[in-house]
Amino acid sequence: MRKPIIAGNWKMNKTLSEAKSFVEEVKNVVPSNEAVDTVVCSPAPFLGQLVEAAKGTNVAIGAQNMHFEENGAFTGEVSPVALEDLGVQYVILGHSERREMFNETNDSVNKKTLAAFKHNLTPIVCCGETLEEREAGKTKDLVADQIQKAFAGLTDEQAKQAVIAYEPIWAIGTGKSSTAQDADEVCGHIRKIVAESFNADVAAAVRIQYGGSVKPENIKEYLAEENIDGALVGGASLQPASFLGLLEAIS
Ligand code: G2H
Repeated sequence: MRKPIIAGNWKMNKTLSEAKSFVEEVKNVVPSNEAVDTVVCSPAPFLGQLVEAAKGTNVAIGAQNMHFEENGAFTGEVSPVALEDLGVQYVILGHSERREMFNETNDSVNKKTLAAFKHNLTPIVCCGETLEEREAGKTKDLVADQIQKAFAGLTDEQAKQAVIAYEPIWAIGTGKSSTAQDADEVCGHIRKIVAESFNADVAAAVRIQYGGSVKPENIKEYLAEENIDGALVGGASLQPASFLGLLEAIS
């Protein structure tokens, strides 16, 4: 009943020509939009050209971050207005790398989530715990807090449309992945929190991705779980063959 969503997060990788040839290679062979939402989140400088390259296909283009203000004296930042104007459809918000290295907070993620909806962008809101927090038994409380704060002020309809990405920080780019059962337990808890914050309909509709060392060889295990509706994928989204391998798990 919830459509799977597979999103590649290229992080700070690729040149424009590499990005364009990737999209050219995958755009006509990805599965239909009826089966899965396919998203490529590229570095900001390539977004406009990738939107053009992917036009009319089943590939949607996403950004990896944005500012919450519409314009102003924010040197180096990208506005939601500019992303909307380019035809970008998704934006990753609150990725742990931004929380850790670029002072992203629950408050800024909330402002960005609200701004995304104002500008017709679907936010992929990230949450997740460090190894230390996991070992201290804080995982569920921490992700609940991150999602409650990120979703504050959303309407029921917006909360249904939003995408959540649960990414245990210790599993990112490390080759260590959370077991599918452990990931599902946390995603189930996030769904419960969404039900408490909104209602059961919203919780049944909201899509929750797992992220952290997902690859073609393990994606099926995650997608088989009740509360996992897709994946946010870094390393394994960089090469067309591997990206298509992730999507093959759907069909
Ligand atoms: C987690 C993920 C993508 P990777 O950051 O968001 O990256 O799949 O390389 O662990």
